[in-house]
Amino acid sequence: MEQVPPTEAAALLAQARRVVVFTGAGISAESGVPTFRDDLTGLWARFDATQLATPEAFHADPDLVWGWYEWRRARVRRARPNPGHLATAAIESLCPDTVLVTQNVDDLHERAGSRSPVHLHGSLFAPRCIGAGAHPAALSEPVEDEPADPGEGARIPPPRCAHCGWLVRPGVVWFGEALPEAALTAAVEAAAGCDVLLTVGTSGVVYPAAEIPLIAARRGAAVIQVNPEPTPLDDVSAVNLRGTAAQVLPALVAAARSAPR
Ligand code: BJW
Repeated sequence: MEQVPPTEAAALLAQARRVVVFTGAGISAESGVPTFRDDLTGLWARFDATQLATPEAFHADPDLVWGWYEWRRARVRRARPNPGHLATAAIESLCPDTVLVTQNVDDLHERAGSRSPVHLHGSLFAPRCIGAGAHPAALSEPVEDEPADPGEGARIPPPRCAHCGWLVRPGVVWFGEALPEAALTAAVEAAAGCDVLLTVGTSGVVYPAAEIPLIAARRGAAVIQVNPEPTPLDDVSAVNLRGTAAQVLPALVAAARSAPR
């Protein structure tokens, strides 16, 4: 287990021409946004994914699903980017050819200053109409910046699209749904062409997103992993930094800034 300061990882990052940063729920954990699969605190330890995060669940009980996402949206709105998000944005300055690919549906990377993260699993802040074409929802009421927290069991009827009258759904990717094509293509291309892929705070078990670090490794990129726990990505990682994003990433960026380039 390598300890901070992460000398080898910093040298790899400092010398890289093209970098992909691939993030999961763990990077937002220190902002107070729960992960999915952590034993006690993860969302799937307390909620049933099949009743909340599938198209069938929304069809069966739209009020339950919409209420759950409104509760999560309110939590994310109250959260602030942590030093891990800020360090990720700093990597974009250190290496201008950096592509940030995130599985997260929060907006903490954007609020930390990252330019245009590729969101593989959509966004809590881009509701869609369930009608033909799944276009962005036309809402008669604007989405509130600071929504009231409805509480965790709230049932809230989803709004109807002002354009066509169909129900509005959360703009996230549920189990069994295809990922947004443009985002997946951008992520695969970036992974296939990078020298270094830095994976942060993901369990690496949800596909096809989990293919992204594997593609980079197969193409010869050095994979650096930041995670307090072991994951299936340990095997493809040149360096495993066991620690939290908010601890490890600022130290990694500081060390990369002073490493030979
Ligand atoms: C820290 C930390 C700190 C904690 N610092 N780190 C191949 C094999 C098996 C199954 C499949 C397969 N291919 C497809 C499937 C099915 C399925 C799947 O992958 N299932 C597996 C889980 C078994 N995939 C799908 O259904 C996908 N769609 C699909 O395949 O479509 C096919 C299709 C094609 C064409 C037409 C139609 C269909 C869609 C997957 C969608 C995933 N959606 C979710 C919910 C999003 C909405 C919402 O937020 O509600 O996405 S599930 C959830 O998991 C969320 C996440 O983005 C995703 C990944 O989780 P993540 O980010 O890795 O979080 P955790 O909690 O798992 O891990 C956190 C990590 O952080 C841990 O390692 C901690 O140790 C660490 N950590 N504190 C750093 N402070």
